[in-house]
Formats: sequence, C-alpha cells, structure tokens
Amino acid sequence: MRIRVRPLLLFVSPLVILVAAAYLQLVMFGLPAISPGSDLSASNSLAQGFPAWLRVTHYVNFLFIILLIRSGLQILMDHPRLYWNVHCTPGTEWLRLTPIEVPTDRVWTAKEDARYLSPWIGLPGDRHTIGMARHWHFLSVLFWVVNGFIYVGLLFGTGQWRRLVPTSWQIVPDAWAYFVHYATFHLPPEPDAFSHYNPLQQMGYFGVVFVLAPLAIVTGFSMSPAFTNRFKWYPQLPGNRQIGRSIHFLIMCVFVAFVVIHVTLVLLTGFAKNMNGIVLGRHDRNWTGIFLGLLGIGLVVVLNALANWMAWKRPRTIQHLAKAIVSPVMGFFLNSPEPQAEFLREEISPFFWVNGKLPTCDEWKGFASNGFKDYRLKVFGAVENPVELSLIDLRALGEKTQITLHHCIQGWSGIAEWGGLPLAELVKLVQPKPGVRAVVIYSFGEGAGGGQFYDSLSLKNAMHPQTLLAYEMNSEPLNDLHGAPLRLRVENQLGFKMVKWIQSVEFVESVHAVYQGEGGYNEDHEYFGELANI
Ligand SMILES: Nc1nc2c(c(=O)[nH]1)N[C@H]1C(S)=C(S)[C@@H](COP(=O)(O)O)O[C@H]1N2
Ligand SMILES: [Mo]
Repeated sequence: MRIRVRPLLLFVSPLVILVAAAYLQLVMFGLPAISPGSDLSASNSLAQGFPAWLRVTHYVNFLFIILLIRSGLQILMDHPRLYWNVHCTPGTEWLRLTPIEVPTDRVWTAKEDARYLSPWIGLPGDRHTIGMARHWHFLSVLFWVVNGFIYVGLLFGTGQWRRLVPTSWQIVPDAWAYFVHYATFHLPPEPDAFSHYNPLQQMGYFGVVFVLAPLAIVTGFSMSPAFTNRFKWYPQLPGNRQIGRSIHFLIMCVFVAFVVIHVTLVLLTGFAKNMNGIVLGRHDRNWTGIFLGLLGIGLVVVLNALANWMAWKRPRTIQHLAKAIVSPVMGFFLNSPEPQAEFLREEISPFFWVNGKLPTCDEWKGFASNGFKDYRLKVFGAVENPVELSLIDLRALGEKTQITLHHCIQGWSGIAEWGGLPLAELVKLVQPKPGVRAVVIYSFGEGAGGGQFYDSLSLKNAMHPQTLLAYEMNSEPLNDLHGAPLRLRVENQLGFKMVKWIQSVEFVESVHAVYQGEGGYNEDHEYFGELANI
C-alpha cells in the first residue's frame, strides 16, 4: 500500500489543527464550561424518546450501510488505485492499495491488477468478484435510499427533526466545548440523549444525514457512463470522474469513522440506558435493550454471511434478482440519457489501460500478419442482407471520429479519440428483420476463463450516433492491444461491452439462445449485470 501524503494532508490537517487547538485551550484555560444544548423535551413529544419508525429505520440503515461498505471495498479492490486525474496514469495515484507498480516493459492488464480481499471484509471477498459485488452494492443502495427517504420524510412529518437540525448558531461554540472534552479524552457531562442530543452530537448526526449521505449518492452517479456521457458538466462539479470516485471512497471512510465513534460513545455514556432508548424506545436501565440490540447485531452478521454465501453458491440467482429489481429502477434513470459528451484533442489520455487477452487463434494471427488485408467482418443473423466486409469496405461505408471518456467497470477511465463506422450505417445496410432486438458482437479473442469472448447491445443502442465499429484510435489504425482490426465503442456503457478484435456481428431477436444466454461473456461467466450504464 502507498499513500501520497500531500493530498491526504488536505483532509487530515484540519482535524489535526482542531485537536491541537483543543489541547491548547485545555492547557491555557482548562476545560470549557458545558452548555447542555437547548432542551426541547418540555415543548413537544421528544421527551417520549425515539418512536418505533425511527428505531426501525435506524436499524435498517445499519444493515445496508454495512453491506454497502463491504461491497464497495470489493469493487475498489478490482482497481485498487485512486486518482485525482481522469486518465488514471500509473504512478499518479494518490492512494494505492496494492504493492504492485505497473510494469513498463510488458503488458499489464487492468484485470491482472485486481487484488484479493478477505471475505471477512469484502462482499463477496476473493479476487475479481466485481460482478457479484456490484449486485450487492446496487441492491443495497436501493433499499438504503428508500429507507433514507422514509426516515427523512417521517423526521419532518413528526417534528423529530428538531433533534437533528440546529436552529441557532449558538450550537457552534457549544459544540466546540464538547469537542475540547472529547479531543482531550475527557467525557463531558451528557444531556439525556433520550430527549435531546448534546450540540456536537447533533451537528454530527445532522452532517451524516444531510451532508454525507446525499454526497455519497451524488458521487455515485458521477461514475455512471450513461449519466456522465450525457451530462458532461456533472462529473466536472467535483472536477472529474476520478475525483468523484475518490470522494465516494473518502465518504465511506468518514462513514466508518462515524460508526466507530458513534458506537464507542453509546458504550461509554450509559450503555444500558442508551440501548433501551435505541432498541425499545424506553427510558430504563435494565439489560433488555442490550440483549435485544446484540441480537439485532447478530442478525446483521448472519445476513452478511448469507450475502457472502449466496454470492458464492447462488451467483446466478443474485444476478437474476438484480436484473429483476435493480435494472428497472436504474434503467429508468439511466437508459434514456443519450451520450453526447466529447472532449478536446488536448484532453486525450497519455496512457490508456488495457484489458482482455490478445487472440491466440491462427485465424486472427493470420490476418494480423499482413495488416488485416484479408480480414472480412461477417454480418449475419436475422437480416435481409447478410454481408462480409473488408476494412476498405467498412471505411467506404462511412467514418466518424469522436473523443470520448471510457469507463471500465473496475473503476479506471481514459480519454481517447476513436474513428470508425457508425453501427447505424451497418444496420441500414443489412436491414434487420422485424423482431430483431439485439446485436451480438463476437471476438476472435477468448475470455478470461477460455471460450469465445462476446457481448451484445440493444438495437436502440446500436443506432446511436456515438456507437461505432472503430478501426482507429488516436488517429492511427487500431493497434493489437486495443482491438485490431475492429472494436466496438458504445459510449453510454461500461468498457466490458466494447468487444475488441471483432470477428462477426449477429442480429438476433433475443440473446437467450447465445451461449449461456445472459448477453455476454462476462455476464455468462462473471455474473456481470446486464445494466452497464452505471
Ligand atoms: N475481446 C475482448 N474485448 C474486450 C475485453 C476482453 O476481455 N476481450 N475486455 C473489455 C473491457 S473489460 C474493457 S474495459 C475494454 C478495454 O479496452 P482497452 O483495452 O482498449 O482499454 O475492452 C473490452 N473489450
Ligand atoms: Mo472493463
């Protein structure tokens, strides 16, 4: 692991300064006087403690935040590097969770770069299990967001918001007095959290609910190729896509820190009383809350173990569950925005990660040996006019160039210029029969576990002006590593859809009859979701 210290200091140094200031105040003036914060219990229902809906949403939130953190870490370990630049050039990462420096004397694919993560931490654990991790991440986020909306809605519907939302600036100096206590390891006298929080606690909870959680959601979207290739300004709000990804990670770190501090203080400030309040909404000092609370935590552990088990033993079920639940929702938000973002020549990435295995079959090697002069793209299936086209034929049919941002499912990105035939022109030429819904692209190359690599896209996506059969990259004929002689570009999707070393194109009514029927090699073998637009 390596951390570039300077950028990290940006985040850590304010905290260091605050703690130093707290000690300075302690040494010079002693511990500050404590204001208990405004006691709201007399004027409203807050004196009754936490209502049932609040206790339930708090618990549901706990379950899903754990699932989100674990699956998120698994996704991160598939490309264990974080950058501030969009090109992901090796050596420029500010955080590297792998000992490996990218070799320059040989090809090092992004897939090889993936790291092992213990199943105790990651969901589902192991190496390159990003397909399953994403299913859990997206399934969890749906329930987490719905739960969050219910919570916030009821918070404002019932007056419980008064616990969380500060209504006076006085909270700042009051919270500081508490901070001086905690930071110098003194437990301040606490108000009874049953009816109201101490000022620092209130600010902390407010920040988590109304700042941190929304930021996690919006930075999540900044990693979506469908969304960001449509709304180019969106990832530019924080700076670029990799800054969004880095912030998404840092938010996770703050969540973890919050959970640790939160739980520690629940333990230290009257554990039994707190647990009765959190679990039962009662103001007792008996053991019932602790007992039931531990049972609840046990259930979260069991559900996490079950999630791991399902990922290992029933991956196809999870894949199909995600297809049934996640795809319609995410599709609603992300299927319609059509990609249009283009970049400037100056923005082209100096380095572009490589993925996939170079074809080893004699057919491709034969074509490659004489510059693909004898190569013929075979276009077949449910079409009126099946064709076989040379590279010269393809060029004659039309050429479009575009400078676009590539998003790999693993997390890296890069900008390149692509030149090729818009797939829509080919569709016009071959005339799909009525009922054709999908286009399958087959590769000369094999997938990671052997067998032909392929993927598919909807006819609608095939018709988009930014969908290309590319034969050029950065104004030069496509080189071997990036997919010579022909590769797909489909700019509202993740990289794994963009088949390289294209052998043939088939028009079909449904992808169910193709290989294992999930729509692509990674979908068949690595349980990737059909939803490749986030
Ligand atoms: N034939 C084939 N095409 C493939 C792959 C592969 O493994 N085999 N990997 C895909 C993935 S995961 C990505 S991110 C892109 C990477 O394209 P690049 O190597 O040009 O960066 O190619 C895609 N096309
Ligand atoms: Mo990828």
